[in-house]
Amino acid sequence: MAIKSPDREISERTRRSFIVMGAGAVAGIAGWVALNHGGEEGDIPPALRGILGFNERVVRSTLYGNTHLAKTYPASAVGRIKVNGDVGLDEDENLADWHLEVTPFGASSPAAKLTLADVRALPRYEQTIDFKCVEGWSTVTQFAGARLSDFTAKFAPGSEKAGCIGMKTPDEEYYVSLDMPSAQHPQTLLAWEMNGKPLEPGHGAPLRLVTPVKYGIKNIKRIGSIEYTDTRPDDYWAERGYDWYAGL
Ligand SMILES: Nc1nc2c(c(=O)[nH]1)N[C@H]1C(S)=C(S)[C@@H](COP(=O)(O)O)O[C@H]1N2
Ligand SMILES: [Mo]
Repeated sequence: MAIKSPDREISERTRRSFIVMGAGAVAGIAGWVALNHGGEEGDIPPALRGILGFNERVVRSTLYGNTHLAKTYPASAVGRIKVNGDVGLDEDENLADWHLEVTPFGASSPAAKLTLADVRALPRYEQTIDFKCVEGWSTVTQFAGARLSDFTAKFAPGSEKAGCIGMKTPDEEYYVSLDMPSAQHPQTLLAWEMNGKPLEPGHGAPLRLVTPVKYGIKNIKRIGSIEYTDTRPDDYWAERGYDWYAGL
């Protein structure tokens, strides 16, 4: 009967683990090469972009058409949302001078300069939703405002056929773009009220976007301009490597 010497067993194990490790290293290098070569879109490596693209298609086709609604909560569930992110929220800005510029689909410059009263004249819609940040926190929050779909129909009729919508703060420091189906979702609001009070400056006074079908990054505070277009408008966080779709 052959008895393996302990020494020999150790060397065999070492050899085996070396082979396994080697294969892993090759796969790792191949993966690294795939991730780092083959074009650029923002800072997202192409291989990862493919996965994100897949995620986007799955989300679009199965979870959120214009029909699937995000969960809503009773008033008793409302928490204390923190102020998160102040890009484009200049403290010295005179909010009394605020207005909203609208560039409809096909136009090359703003066709309207709206006041908050113009937006508030649209049907009011209220919802209490779980507001989610990509950093991993979420807070149940009440918002009131106008549906972006109603806004589009009234102030940019015909723009429903655009592929995308872009929004910027008045100083253009923060900006987002959204696919039109998400923009037209019934829970996507231009909000002027949060937790029963007028929106505070840190939360985006006088008007912000609230959409529970997207992560917080897309929920731009203090919107100064809205444009409808077929080319994907600039997006602050997509430029910094985050998934452009950012769907929930
Ligand atoms: N203008 C502007 N809007 C913004 C941001 C920002 O830095 N500037 N940060 C975004 C991020 S990452 C989140 S999570 C939410 C936070 O909203 P809150 O401050 O009302 O909690 O705002 C979003 N909208
Ligand atoms: Mo966020």
